[in-house]
Amino acid sequence: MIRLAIQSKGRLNEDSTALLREIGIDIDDSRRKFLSQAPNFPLELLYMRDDDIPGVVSSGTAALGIVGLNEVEEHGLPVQIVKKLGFGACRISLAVPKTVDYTGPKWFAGKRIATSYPRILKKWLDEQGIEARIEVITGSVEIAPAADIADAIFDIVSSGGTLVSNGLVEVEKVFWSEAVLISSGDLTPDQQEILDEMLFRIDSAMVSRRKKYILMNLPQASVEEATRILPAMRSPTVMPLAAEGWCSMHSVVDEDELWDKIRQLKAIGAEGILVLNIDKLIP
Ligand code: PRT
Ligand code: ZN
Repeated sequence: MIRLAIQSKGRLNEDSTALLREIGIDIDDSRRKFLSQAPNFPLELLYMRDDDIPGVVSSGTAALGIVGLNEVEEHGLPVQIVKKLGFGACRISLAVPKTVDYTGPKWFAGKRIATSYPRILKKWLDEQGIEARIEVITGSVEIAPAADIADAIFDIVSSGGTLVSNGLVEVEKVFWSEAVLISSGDLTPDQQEILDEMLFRIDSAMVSRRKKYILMNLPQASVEEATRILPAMRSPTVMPLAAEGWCSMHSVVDEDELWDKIRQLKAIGAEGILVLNIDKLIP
């Protein structure tokens, strides 16, 4: 059995539980408690505030956790980052009122900066050789300049919409974050085995997210050329069609390259191209 701490509610909760379901671990959200056990996998879930997750993992209360890298960095506790999970992407940035004539990092010297991330901010200020006053606020940091609590803010940004609607401009991007799987680094052999199985499934899920299954009808004469366009894992699958001189080709392509490949395949006579999502891909 291994215990995994995840956010009980908030921005990372849904994606964390979706990832667990995607790797075949059942979660009963309707009966969400402080602790709950997956019925089909040796995993116990501990639901808590994201701020507490680095602490429970570093103390070993939970062997694993899913939390934003920003929280890990801010707490500075000894946990291992096992895997970046590709969701919850954001950055922590300095922003100033749009009326400010911003001249560069030195502008912050002697200013008051409101933030919930004093440690990450202090590190950046030290690196820049700047002394400023850090005002620690939890929540609604973006209203601090208008309320004259601070001259600037250091806060999480994703789309940038919150800054714009508060009359602020992002001037320094300091820290990039996404959700990460963390570990106490002190697992029993049994727990390590469970983690390895989870990582194997997570890798398969993450690979399949970026891949598409593609199938098409192709003139027999174009097979060699199409194999060059679609290398696939070993080589594409080619099956004869009832129509003389035609075959069906199946392969897997990177989503990023999909439209470029389709253009090339059409140019060599591919027809009836079908693109499907992949549920799981085990390399
Ligand atoms: O209750 P609990 O303490 O668990 O939750 P919380 O309120 O502290 O955190 P929550 O749920 O807001 O965020 C959890 C994690 O999601 C953060 O620690 C980040 O790792 C990640 N994340 C990703 C974000 C955002 N994107 C984000 N946009 N966290 C917060 N925001 C907020 C930001 O604070 C600002 O108010 O969204 C606003 C900015 O968004 P844009 O899109 O307008 O720029
Ligand atoms: Zn929090």
